[in-house]
Amino acid sequence: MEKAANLVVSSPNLKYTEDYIHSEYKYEEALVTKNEDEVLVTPFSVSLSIRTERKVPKVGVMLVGWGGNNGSTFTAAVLANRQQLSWNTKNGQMDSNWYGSITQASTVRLGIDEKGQEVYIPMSQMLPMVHPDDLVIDGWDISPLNLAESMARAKVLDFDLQQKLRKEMSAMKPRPAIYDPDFIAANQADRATNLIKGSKFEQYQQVRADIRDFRDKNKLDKVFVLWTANTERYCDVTAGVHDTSDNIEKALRNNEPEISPSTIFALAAIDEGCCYINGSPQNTLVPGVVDRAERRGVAVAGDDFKSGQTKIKSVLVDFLVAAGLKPTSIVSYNHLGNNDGKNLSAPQQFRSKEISKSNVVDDMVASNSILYKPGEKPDHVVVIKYVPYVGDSKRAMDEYTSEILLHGTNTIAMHNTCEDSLLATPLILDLVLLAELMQRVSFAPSGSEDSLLATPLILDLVLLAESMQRVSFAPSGSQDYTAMHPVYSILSYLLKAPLVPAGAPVVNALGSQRRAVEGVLRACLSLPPVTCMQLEHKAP
Ligand code: NAI
Ligand code: DG6
Repeated sequence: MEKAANLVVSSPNLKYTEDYIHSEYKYEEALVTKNEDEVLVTPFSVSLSIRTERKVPKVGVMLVGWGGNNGSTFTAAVLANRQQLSWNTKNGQMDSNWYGSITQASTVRLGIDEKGQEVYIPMSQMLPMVHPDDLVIDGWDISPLNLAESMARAKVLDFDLQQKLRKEMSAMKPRPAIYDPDFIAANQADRATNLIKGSKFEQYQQVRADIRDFRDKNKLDKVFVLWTANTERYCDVTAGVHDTSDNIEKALRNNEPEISPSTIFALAAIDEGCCYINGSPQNTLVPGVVDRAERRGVAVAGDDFKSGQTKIKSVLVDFLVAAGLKPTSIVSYNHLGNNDGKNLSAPQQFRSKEISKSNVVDDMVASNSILYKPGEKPDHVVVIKYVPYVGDSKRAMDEYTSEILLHGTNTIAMHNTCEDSLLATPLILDLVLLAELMQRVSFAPSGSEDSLLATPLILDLVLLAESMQRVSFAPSGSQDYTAMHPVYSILSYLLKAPLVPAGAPVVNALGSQRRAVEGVLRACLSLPPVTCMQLEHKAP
């Protein structure tokens, strides 16, 4: 790939120093108060200093479920791109790429040129980001197969590409992992032979030791731990066990049965200062885990990669509701034949996925009080079936029925055949790269008069900005920079059931989630949000 040109923003509000990009940014919003007779809207702005560390750290990724379809495909994709591999298929020679990654394969509108035409650049060029080639990968799996064997078992990649990667990947072996048959489907038992033994607390200590070992051996600045293992059943959240950081620590030491393997991994990661990302739907990030992350200032994000059907849903329902059409019934069928599908054929694991796939239209429906009465929702049904023959090639069928003018009906039906792990893998990359960037951003408030009205809202603003750990925020002019809120809702674009800071609204509409990412990246460069108004072509 050709070397990217440096992006330089020329603005009195932006300063480049050796260590930081300093942005003075005016965040504009409107405060709305409603009473019976009036809706009062008061525009306000908050001046912030936003600084982004320029030094890109050496980053390691530890995947829980490394030997699965996603884990082996992610590893293969990093190696194939790093080595710029080409391979033969029946359709001719193919080259490596990162299609499906917003950081690597999408562009962002920057502004207009002298002729008023739009100019785009790769998202990865906006701010200093980790390059995928530089990632160091490790991980755990309850299955003992090395990564070459896992890649073959997954049946995702072309045979010739597998041959080119086989030698390097056969030297990669997942570390033993935590297996609790109570949390994943019984049909997974035959692969669970690579296990950390002992009590839950001993397992937690071993995971911490593994993280330290990986970090030290590879001289890493940062490690990210990402769950791409089997979907677990929901744990039964109980007061006194899962509610606070202290209680969950006690429960862990007491070998409490309702502490799931994924929660043990999350606690170990947080206690090693590592960002933890949940790529599956289960409720790993119970209140006690979030409490611990907040107290330690360590980022967490979840839940469940948003790869295909849900992305389309969060676009389509946004379109329908915004068009003034009323979705009344949404029915989503899936069938797939990979190990994920096998695990999801068990009722409790299916239930976790059903929950994460079902809540994705709620905010859009609630936004339109003309179409929906308070509490009213469309019928929404999710079906998943395991059909071994189709392997990783998932079939997703959706039917959207909407009420249109004068009670007419509009039905849209969709069929999608997709290679599931090839859609999920780029999300793993983006989750890590964007989370890492957010860790380098921080914020500080400004003393300027426009923030007088807004002062009580700064907290909300910081909550809104929590999407980044590499960005820190401070009111403009102040030296007290604060990191983003550790619950990284900025990653919502990549996740089906976004975890947000307490009290923050959950946004599911894909376009809004994408604008949030672009908006924060632009704010770090003191650039206004993209408005799409094109007034230069409209105003006289
Ligand atoms: P997979 O079944 O191929 O891989 C999961 C791996 O996790 C297996 O190798 C298994 O041995 C391992 N494992 C199970 N329990 C473990 C534990 N406690 N510790 C360590 N390893 C453990 O599944 P796949 O397709 O890679 O998906 C992974 C997860 O990502 C699933 O939960 C799936 O629901 C979720 N997901 C997948 C998407 C996709 O498009 N592929 C999209 C959204 C979510
Ligand atoms: C069947 O639903 C398997 C799942 O793991 C999905 O493939 C995955 O959750 C992706 O879902 P979506 O809705 O983002 O395509």
